[in-house]
Amino acid sequence: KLKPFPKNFLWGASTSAYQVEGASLTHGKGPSCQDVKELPPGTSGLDVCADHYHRYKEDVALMAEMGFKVYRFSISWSRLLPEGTGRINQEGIDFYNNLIDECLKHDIIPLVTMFHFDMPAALDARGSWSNPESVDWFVEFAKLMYESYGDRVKYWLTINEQNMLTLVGPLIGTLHIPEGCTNEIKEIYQQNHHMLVAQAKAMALCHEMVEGGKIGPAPNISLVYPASCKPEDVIASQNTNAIRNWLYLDMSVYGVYNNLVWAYLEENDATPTFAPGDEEALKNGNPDFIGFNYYNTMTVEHYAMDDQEEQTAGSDQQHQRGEKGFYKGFRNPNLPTTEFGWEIDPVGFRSTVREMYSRYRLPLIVTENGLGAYDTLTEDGKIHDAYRIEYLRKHLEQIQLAITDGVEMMGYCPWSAIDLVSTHEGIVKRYGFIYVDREEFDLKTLNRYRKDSFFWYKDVIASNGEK
Ligand code: BGP
Repeated sequence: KLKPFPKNFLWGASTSAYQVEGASLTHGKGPSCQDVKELPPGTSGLDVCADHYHRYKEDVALMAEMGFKVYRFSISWSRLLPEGTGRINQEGIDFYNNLIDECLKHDIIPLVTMFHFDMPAALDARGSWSNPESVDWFVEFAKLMYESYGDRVKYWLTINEQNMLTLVGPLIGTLHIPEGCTNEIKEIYQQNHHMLVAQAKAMALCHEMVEGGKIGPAPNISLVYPASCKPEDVIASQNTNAIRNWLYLDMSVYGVYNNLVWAYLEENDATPTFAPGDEEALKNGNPDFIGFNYYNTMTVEHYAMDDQEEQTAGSDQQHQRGEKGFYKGFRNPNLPTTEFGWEIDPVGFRSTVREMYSRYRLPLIVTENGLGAYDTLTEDGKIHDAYRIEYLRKHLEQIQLAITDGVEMMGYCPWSAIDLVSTHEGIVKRYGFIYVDREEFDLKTLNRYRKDSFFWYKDVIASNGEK
């Protein structure tokens, strides 16, 4: 018999600053790495996005109409601190004050991501996460957020998808390898180490500065399947689970490096250098819950050292990844894919949360999950996105099964509350419950329309997941 969703389950949805706000170089905001990077072909810039910066009141009202209990958004670092450190942009502080107050006015809990892929360009120029000072920069930014918003924001998320930054960051342009680097793995995991220490310090500081504050990480977690029942494939899947998932959660929760990852780093002469105090800092940062993004599982097979096919760790965000002797990406023939080629695996959602909960025993909140698709606005202002409803419904069914399995689920924030700019594909790849009337290079009216999924989700929330 299915157990119901908990009474105080946090229904809502997510966005991120650089993808939704617009006003990317105005109102005192400094550029972030996203604003200065080379745009993916065929995509427009980030100067308007969904214009949430100017239309947040209307957007929050629509979220309230759906019955949101929580809204996950991120704070743009370079909007608060245009150079990343030092000088504060008061207009930026005020924008988030207004957004937070607007949420609270509608009884929506703000769930704030501190860092979502948007390093201030000024800090990028100083080496970004490769600079050991990046830990202090992040702590300064965290302090400013807690001071400014900690009286009203009680739920915080540290770094969005740190594991993706590390695994495919060089590929998607959010993690930089300095010129002349001789050991790329060591460089990447040193940067990763700085992020881990920064996160741990931010978690400890939240507990110190924010009365009743709760904080957690927000990696992208999905179980890695073996391509077959060959024992070597199982070893490969364990390796990949360690390097993709458990490294981040072992560190967030226990403050220690996962042993399989550590062995891999030793093997590659790539163990990170600890600064004095790091070990203690890592132990002192403790999350209250685990936030995680889930889109699909991953499948891998054994990758023999003498295999002729070349695949590198950062060669594909979805499947074609690999590292000799460790794992090799494999397309799962049992799973359908989205229009954009992403595998769809609702059952994998259940197995992922089961595994996570039995490892860490902390409440779980889904901080992203969703379907990117081409939506069509009809002449009478409708968007018939039955495909999105089906995707979300199937994933929610699996969450309910996980709840029945005894997993402590705290909330569900699919991606995305409103249409926004996809990281690689621009605005044409839409995820929202709310449609934004614009095309890639034609801003049209920017008016908001309720998709069919909007009404569906409203019913889901009203019935606490019974619909
Ligand atoms: C996650 C990111 C989001 C969002 C989402 C969808 O990795 O945290 O920022 O972009 O993926 O990805 P995409 O926009 O590439 O479809």
